[in-house]
Amino acid sequence: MIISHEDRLRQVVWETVHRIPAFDMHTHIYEPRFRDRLLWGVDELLVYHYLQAETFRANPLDIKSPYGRAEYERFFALSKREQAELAWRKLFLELSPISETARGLLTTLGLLGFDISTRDISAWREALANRPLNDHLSQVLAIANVEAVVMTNDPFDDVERAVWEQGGERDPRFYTSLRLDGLLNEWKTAARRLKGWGYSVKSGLDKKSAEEVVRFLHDWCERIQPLYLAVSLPPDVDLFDDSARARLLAKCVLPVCRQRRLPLALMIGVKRRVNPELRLAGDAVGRADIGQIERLCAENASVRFLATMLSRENQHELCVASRKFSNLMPFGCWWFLNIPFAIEEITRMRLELLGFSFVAQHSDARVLEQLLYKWAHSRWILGHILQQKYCDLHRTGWRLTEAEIERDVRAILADNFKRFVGLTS
Ligand code: FIX
Ligand code: ZN
Repeated sequence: MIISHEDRLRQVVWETVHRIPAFDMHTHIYEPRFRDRLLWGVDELLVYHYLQAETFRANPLDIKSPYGRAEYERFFALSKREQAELAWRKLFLELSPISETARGLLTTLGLLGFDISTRDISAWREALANRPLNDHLSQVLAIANVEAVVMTNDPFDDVERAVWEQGGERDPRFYTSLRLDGLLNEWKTAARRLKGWGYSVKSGLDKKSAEEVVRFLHDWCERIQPLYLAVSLPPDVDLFDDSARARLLAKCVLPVCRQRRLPLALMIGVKRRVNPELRLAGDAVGRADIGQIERLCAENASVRFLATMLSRENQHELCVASRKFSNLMPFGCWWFLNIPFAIEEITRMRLELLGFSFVAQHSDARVLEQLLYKWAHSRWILGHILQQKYCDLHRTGWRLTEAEIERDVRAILADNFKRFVGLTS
């Protein structure tokens, strides 16, 4: 039905952005059969590494001395409950929870039906802990309006590998990705482990070793049926030098992508462990060279590349590179960019340079309930941006139908990704 007035147009856009299910293409949550790998509940939400970085800025131990190894270890020696209580006191009670992650925790608990004005974190913890996990999982996916999530599956994670090796029924709402950081970024360790698993590899990566790495990749693709292969890379990465990483990429990973018609997801710009004492919260960001992605796309036209970059400064370059290569699909507002200010800027830039040919968002959720706030906050921002962009279009005299708006929104929330990985034609 044609939409003839801007007020109606805004209403249809807002409703469509909230009604269309998202396909969450990158998360760190797991099917329940992975047991402790699936994090959920109030304490997990409060000790999330995004919040922990902020907790440490608020002097959780109330000490005068600076935080050295001893102080970090004193904090991490506390129980999860004690760490969570400190985060709650420091980030929610002693100062207002204005940061995106702190506000996100409150959005999450509010969407689960709790009265946030009571600030009764103990009652919320108790209520969540008593929920049967599978019911809770279904409710979270339904409220977040997420049709499916893609896990980050790491063959070098002993706990996860054991679950895959014992087999078991898959949950159709959980898809897989094969994460290659352990292989590409820690080759010496990986070579030793592959040898232990029966792959005759040498760290020098001779021809036989490369063939064995290809066999390892095929074995894992057969085992977990990934939608894509993925790797995170530092900002100063050189994918074309004589490093083990570059040779593994050229001789092993890209050939497997071609043979299995699997995309490779590049997540570039993370500086791991700049403060190792912060553990998972210790990573930082650096501006990368977009030329690495441009050269990969140009030299591997038959391979599809998903790409997200961690530095704000790389976003415009990534949009322009995506205009040059149809085998390049930019996705999400990753990590330190998953904040309203950056989501707004990046999404506008992508719409204005790429139309609807990108993947708007992924949650990167590590704790199950985070799906709620990460998608609610992104939909709110996307809704406002699209209302304005469609009104701009309307003012040219172009007239839209509700079905066309649904088609466009579905593209950037789900269909572009599903088509790019071959889930739908
Ligand atoms: O490399 C990644 O998948 C990153 O998303 C994680 O390492 C990071 O800890 C994270 O969860 C960010 O949101
Ligand atoms: Zn991630």
